[in-house]
Amino acid sequence: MTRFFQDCEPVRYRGPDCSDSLAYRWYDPDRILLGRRMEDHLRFAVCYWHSFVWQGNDPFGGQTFERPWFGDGMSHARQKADAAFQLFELLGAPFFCFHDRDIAPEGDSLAESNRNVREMAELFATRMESTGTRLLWGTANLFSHRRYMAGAATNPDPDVFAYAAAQVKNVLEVTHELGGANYVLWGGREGYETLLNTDLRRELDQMGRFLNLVVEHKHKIGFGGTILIEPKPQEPTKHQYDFDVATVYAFLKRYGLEDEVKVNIEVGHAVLAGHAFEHEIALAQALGIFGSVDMNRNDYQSGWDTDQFPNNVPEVALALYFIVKGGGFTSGGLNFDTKLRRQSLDPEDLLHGHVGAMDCCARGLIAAAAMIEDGSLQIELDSRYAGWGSAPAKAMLAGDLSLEQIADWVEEAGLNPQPRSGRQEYLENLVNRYL
Ligand code: XLS
Ligand code: NI
Ligand code: NI
Repeated sequence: MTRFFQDCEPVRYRGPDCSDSLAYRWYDPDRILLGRRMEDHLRFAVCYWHSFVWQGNDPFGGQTFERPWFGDGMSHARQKADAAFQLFELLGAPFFCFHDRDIAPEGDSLAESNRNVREMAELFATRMESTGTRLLWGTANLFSHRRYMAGAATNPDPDVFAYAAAQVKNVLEVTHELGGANYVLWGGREGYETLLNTDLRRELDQMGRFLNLVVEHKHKIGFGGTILIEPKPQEPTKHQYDFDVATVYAFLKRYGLEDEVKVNIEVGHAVLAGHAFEHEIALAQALGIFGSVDMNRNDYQSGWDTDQFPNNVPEVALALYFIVKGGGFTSGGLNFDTKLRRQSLDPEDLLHGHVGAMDCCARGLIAAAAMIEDGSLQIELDSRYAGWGSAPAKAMLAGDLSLEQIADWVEEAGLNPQPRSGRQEYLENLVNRYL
């Protein structure tokens, strides 16, 4: 079989002074930072869909990429798998992620589609064994086919709900069999365009039931991975139900799933929701639902989910600072839900995109580890809240003081709070010292 990535050599760590454009300058998998190997901190994953399925189309133009596996047959699917595993190996990426429809063609019936997915999963199992690549997460595509145009779990037609449930059952089981670390649900069409044709309350209940079914089945089959929801505020629907981390948390609470389901936070989705990426990370950690990340950035001007490779070290460093400070990844990892720009036609472009992204994250991690090791930022933060260490403050927070007692305390102690500087400029300058 001819190799898609002809003449490409495995990408290796060669250090910051290396002039080869397809070498790692910073990503050194075995380097230990804060007692953990770099590879284990970052847990990089390559996504199947944008890299091997997307054809380069945009709203004004069609396919720009030419790939030998573009086509609907199982032989195309096998050829695509071959190229995908070549890329994972060349990069030394420890993980990959897929949707069922990325890896195998849709059949004439759901049974046939599911069989196609299983057949490809068997091939994956062999390839995973020989290359050592692992599965970060699997997911079902419940948004591309026209049957899902009005939603999957939130569809007004119960037959669609059932069809989607059957599809998820298959991919969840396949993910389990492949030893997947997580299972993701991105609610692509779970939202609405107009309230005039939408019963919002009913749709939320449908979505709550659907997710409970997934969790029940996870336990039934003994899947030890984490179920993740990927929040996104709009696109494709005007009002997506999983708007952001806070909205997802409220949903999980309402349907009794806050201890079962965590979030997969995507940089570009955070930006679309009007948040900083690190805000979403810190909030998920604070709520106990931080799971995994999709590390693809958006263009700040376009207002669209542009899925670009990360290339901004200061931004990535700050995100990794919060991820690692909060305990780092457990089952989660750092997935590149990234696509090339549509003029980047060559196989080598896929390598450049991933190599640069992995190096950017590695460099960010080195800075983040230095921030944590040095501890100056933490010292500043601790000192800002130090007052809460006093006995009355502790009692107040623990619920041991009533409003009356607090009022008495203010009077007796003659409290007269004096504002203190937030020192933002000092802190921002401090961060820059590590970059
Ligand atoms: C789309 C999402 C999607 C999920 C997986 O915007 O990012 O790619 O990651 O379904
Ligand atoms: Ni996205
Ligand atoms: Ni994503």
